[in-house]
Amino acid sequence: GTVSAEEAERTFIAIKPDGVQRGLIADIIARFERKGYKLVAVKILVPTKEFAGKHYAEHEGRPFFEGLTDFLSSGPVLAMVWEGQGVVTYGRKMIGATKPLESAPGTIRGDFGIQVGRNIIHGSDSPDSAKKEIGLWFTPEDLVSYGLDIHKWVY
Ligand code: RTP
Ligand code: MG
Repeated sequence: GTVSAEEAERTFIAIKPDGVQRGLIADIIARFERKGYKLVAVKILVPTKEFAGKHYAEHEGRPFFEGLTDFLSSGPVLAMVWEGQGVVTYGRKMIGATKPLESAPGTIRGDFGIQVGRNIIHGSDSPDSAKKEIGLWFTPEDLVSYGLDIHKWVY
């Protein structure tokens, strides 16, 4: 029941413009929620292209960078921080492989996507990326600290 250091692990998850436009917000949130993870920050916004470039800075110079940052800034993005044990790694498992046709059925990209440039959702790929991305998209005051009644049944 008590929140340990591991339980406070956090990741940054963003539903990309295709996921928002296709009405997948509720389904995606439900998956993380039912797994036992806790939503500690959320907002919807249309990122600028410059901001999209900051988010995907590691890919600057790659052939898909322009298209990727154009796409991320093309419409509303649902930005979230999820918390719980193993949420960085397991969140990526729930999301599935980068290319939706290589993502397993049952994953978000596997269930909903076809094309790599329209792969619905982003998730931090390591605790370090998570820290960086949470800091880019949110201020510390945006993160809400609270307990969940389900936690004594999950942990
Ligand atoms: P993400 O960062 O969005 O969670 O995706 P990821 O870790 O699975 O994949 P990553 O290698 O970080 O690539 C970031 C995004 O760039 C687009 N991409 N396009 N055309 C291509 O070959 C290609 N490769 C990557 C995808 O939208 C990918 O999610
Ligand atoms: Mg990535």
